[in-house]
Amino acid sequence: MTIRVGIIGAGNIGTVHARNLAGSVAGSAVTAIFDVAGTSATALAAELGCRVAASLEDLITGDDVDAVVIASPDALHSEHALACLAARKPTLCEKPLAPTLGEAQRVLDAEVAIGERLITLGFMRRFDPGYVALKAEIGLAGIGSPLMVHNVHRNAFFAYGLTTEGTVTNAAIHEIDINRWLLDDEYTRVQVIMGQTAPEVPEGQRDPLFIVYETERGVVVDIEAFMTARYGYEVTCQVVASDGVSDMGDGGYITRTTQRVRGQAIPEQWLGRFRDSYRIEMQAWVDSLRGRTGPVGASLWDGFAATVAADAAVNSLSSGTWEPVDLPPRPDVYA
Ligand code: ISE
Repeated sequence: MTIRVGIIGAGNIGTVHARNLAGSVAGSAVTAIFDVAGTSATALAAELGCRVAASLEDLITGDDVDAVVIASPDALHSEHALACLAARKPTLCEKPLAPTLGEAQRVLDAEVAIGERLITLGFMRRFDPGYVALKAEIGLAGIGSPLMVHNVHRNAFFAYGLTTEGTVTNAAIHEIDINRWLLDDEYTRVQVIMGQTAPEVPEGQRDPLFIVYETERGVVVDIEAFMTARYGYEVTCQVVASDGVSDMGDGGYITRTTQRVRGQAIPEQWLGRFRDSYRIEMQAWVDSLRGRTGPVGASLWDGFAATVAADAAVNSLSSGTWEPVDLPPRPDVYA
């Protein structure tokens, strides 16, 4: 069985997903693409040999579309996810579920009312070999019980126009999700600390941010989110535990020593670091749709929980103090 996928959004990440589904993932084909900027959809559709959908509805309800990938701008995710749910199409929605809690709540309510898991959240780091290896460290004999997790998330430049809230809802949302997943724990409160602002930051915005969460089990999770680091893209994660410390590998770059200097190339943007994770994520999703596995990856509930935690951090940006992370009870459909 081939899963025929329709793609909403032909920008950077939509193109990565479409090329993976058409070329690298077994058991899938791309049959339709829709983008509000028609020209980018036309070029991608020509490259992949599929149709350009006339409208969002045409794509989502098309007979030739078994499943949908939402790769539109963040602010459109919830509207597009609601449309996919209304058509009962299995969907992989790029992160974040939504930049605001109200929008995320509407999508959660819609899926809970249907009573079936249709939406998967595109938190691709859950498929990254580095994070998967780090998760295996936790809980196994060896490093003991986690006490703190130190995360670094640096971008050379912020691709979508920097806003301080966006650093939380678009970028640090990855750490918010991956630490919940690594620790199998929930956040209780958060504080964002802002110090000096870096030179290339637009007037009125702040960068970097230092975000500190506490979890139900009392683990401290800190995230340095630095969107204008200039030197390149870098993501690190270190778990400090009772009997040891584990550092995530960074994707297996070569360390080169030459002319009395030892160093590593640094990618310019996240595709250089996470390219494989996107492909592995898509293969897992397609396999699950082909009935080979149960649901995989982050659920809509995980997307919602991340938005609740991000929203609390956004509140802390203006209050300057600890803010509670109030996660409601998990609905039965996500048990
Ligand atoms: C971007 O949207 C991503 O999802 C990348 O993975 C992340 O590292 C980057 O900071 C975001 O802006």
